[in-house]
Amino acid sequence: MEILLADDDATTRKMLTAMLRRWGYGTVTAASGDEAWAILSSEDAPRMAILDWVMPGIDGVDICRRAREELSTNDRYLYLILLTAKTSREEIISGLEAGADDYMVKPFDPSELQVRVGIGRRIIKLHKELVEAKEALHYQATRDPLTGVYNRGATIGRLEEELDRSRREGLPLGLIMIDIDHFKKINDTYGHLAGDIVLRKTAEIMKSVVRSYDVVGRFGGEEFLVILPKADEDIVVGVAERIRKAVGTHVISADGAQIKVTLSAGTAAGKGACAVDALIQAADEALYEAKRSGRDRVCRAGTTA
Ligand code: GH3
Ligand code: MG
Repeated sequence: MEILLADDDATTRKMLTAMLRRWGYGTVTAASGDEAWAILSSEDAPRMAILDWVMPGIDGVDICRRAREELSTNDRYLYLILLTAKTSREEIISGLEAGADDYMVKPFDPSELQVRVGIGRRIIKLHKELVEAKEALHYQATRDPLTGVYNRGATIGRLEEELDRSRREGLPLGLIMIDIDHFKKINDTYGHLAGDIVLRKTAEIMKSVVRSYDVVGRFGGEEFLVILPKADEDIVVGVAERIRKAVGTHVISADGAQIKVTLSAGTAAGKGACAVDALIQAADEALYEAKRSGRDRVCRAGTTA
């Protein structure tokens, strides 16, 4: 772990660098508050800083205050230790109030500093684990466990976001509703596990033929939604055809069987004040039409305003 040492006194910087290195930390040094601030606000900045109070430029306490206002993000914690010759109770309180996590007075006891830096390291590690756990939970809550694409709730959430954006930007938004044809027969013929593999592979193929900012979600059992930002009616139909052909020509190996499936799709495009429900309904009706008229095809609903 890397620690920023900010002190205008070269001897102190040298001594602290040697100590921290001995304890297994990497170091970056700054001889002024301005230099320290530039380092802390850069990308990939150290997560811990030991700051002198009185320095040319911004002082250590101001750095703490500004860091809490401007640099604090939910996914990075910056642990700040003030190391200063100021020893009064009022000064200690105002340093901690400004946002320092810890405060040590000079001259300091090296083994006490080592322990206090260790506490900082522990807190940074805990914070990192918390952020990772939160991200993992968010992932689980928004993904379909079988296919890894967005689940129904997250898909509708993304559709709402994208519709909002398209409204603001005055651009169209495309939606495709896709359903695997005669999927029940696949389960009945090859078993449920093979059916699961077909679902997983179908989702994978869909994702591979759309752009990275398009959204693929599982809407229900063997039904998928694809959201295409900025796509008008013709583009949506083109993408739906691309998906239909890519899935339809692929031979899926599942549980020793070689399986081919076809898809039916309904497309819709939204513009202006179109509501989420109206757009989904339009795509759903077009999908029904594709099923009714023979399956393995794309039907379009046109543009919903
Ligand atoms: P159609 O062409 O009209 O869409 O016919 P279909 O057989 O695809 O449609 P139907 O709605 O009759 O059957 C869908 C089947 O999908 C029934 C259900 O058991 C199956 N299914 C739903 N979710 C899963 C799943 O997660 N895994 C597997 N293996 N099957 C699933
Ligand atoms: Mg089906």
